[in-house]
Amino acid sequence: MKRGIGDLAILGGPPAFEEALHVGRPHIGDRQAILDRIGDMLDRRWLTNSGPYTEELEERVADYLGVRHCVLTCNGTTALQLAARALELAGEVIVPSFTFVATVHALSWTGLTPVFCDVDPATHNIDAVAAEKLVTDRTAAIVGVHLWGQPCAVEAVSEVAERHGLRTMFDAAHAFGCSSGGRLVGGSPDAEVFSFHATKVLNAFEGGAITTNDDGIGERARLMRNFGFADYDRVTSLGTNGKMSEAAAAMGLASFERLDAFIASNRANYLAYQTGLKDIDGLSFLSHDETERRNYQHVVVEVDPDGSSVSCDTLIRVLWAENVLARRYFHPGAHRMEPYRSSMPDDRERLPVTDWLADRTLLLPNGGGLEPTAVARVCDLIRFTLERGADVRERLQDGRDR
Ligand code: T4K
Repeated sequence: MKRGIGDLAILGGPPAFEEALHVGRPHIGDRQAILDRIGDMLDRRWLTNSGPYTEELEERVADYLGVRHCVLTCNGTTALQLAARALELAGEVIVPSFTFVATVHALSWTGLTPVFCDVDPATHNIDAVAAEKLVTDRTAAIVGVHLWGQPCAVEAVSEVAERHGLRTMFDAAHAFGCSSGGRLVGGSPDAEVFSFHATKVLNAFEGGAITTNDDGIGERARLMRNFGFADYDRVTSLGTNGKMSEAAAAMGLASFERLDAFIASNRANYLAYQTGLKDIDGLSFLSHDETERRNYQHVVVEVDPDGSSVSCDTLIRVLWAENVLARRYFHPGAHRMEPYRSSMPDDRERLPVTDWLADRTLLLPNGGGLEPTAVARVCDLIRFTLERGADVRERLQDGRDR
């Protein structure tokens, strides 16, 4: 794509794309398979409360991940809350701040106190050494997040937990189909939690899951998901309504059947980005470990505020004006969001890597319906903007002065 500086939409030229390109575009898969299942569900008049689709999806997910229990839920946030309850946590929980705020909110919502931990700048995941320094006699657990589908250092985190008699929990919202040491995530010692939100590689419209090999945790989560009912009229624990609907499970099953194709399509786009964004000053591309399994749903770049000719914000401004809706996940870190910002101001002082990453990290469009040809155009636009940064800045300034 040959461009002149005046072609940029932000500078008054025409938008380059007919339709916006989004981060987290849902994969739809076999439309007829979804509609057929929904039709059968309506004929059956069994719409929720552990119906046949929910049970089938639980079995298939557990089998795929090689875990004893999969408890499906209405979304990933509720799954995190149920998992924290099923683990019987109380007190403080060490958790990264560089994550979607749902990770932290879910813990707070269940009465736990989050203690923010910094992350590793290379992997964006929890730093186990930093986590150990935060352990006190009030600590109940360490929560790791497999950010962007890159599993965090489960072994190192588990060793710290074991040394101090703590539980572990892993937020695997991004990591369905991703492996660590050749094994799919989902079976770590205590519990892992997935999201099957529309933006995730396995999509049930809204949905989530707790997976565990611990029978007690699995049983407690299952009971609490359904108000604590152990049987008709017999409530044996605190509970909530965390159930997945049959329509969601129908979508989840259809997605599951197409998972390999979704991952292949994500990977083709990821590779097109990797090629198209090579050797651009001030831009680094987060490469996935090709010796492991990845779902490639998240395409992540870092814009170096010192090495790049334009700031992350200016790049986003140009991209948005061109209908490329790149997103600043996760900006700012959860520790700079309410209620954490007000309740624990000291934390703002001691998360330098989180702040550093939040300032420079950008997610690029990926997901269903996106083709490598469109990716190539996005790369072209990014390259143009960064290579002609001084001109872009000058023209933006001119636009403001006019
Ligand atoms: N832990 C982590 C690490 C998470 O990232 C998340 C959720 C959770 C826990 C909690 O899981 P859930 O309770 O959500 O199951 C979105 C998603 O809603 C959220 O699931 C996800 N992480 C988060 C990273 O992203 P927003 O507020 O950014 O959504 P929104 O509406 O701005 O959409 C994001 C992008 O997806 C846009 O580019 C538009 C596109 N999109 C979205 C939807 C819903 C579509 O193209 N079609 C759609 O149907 O939170």
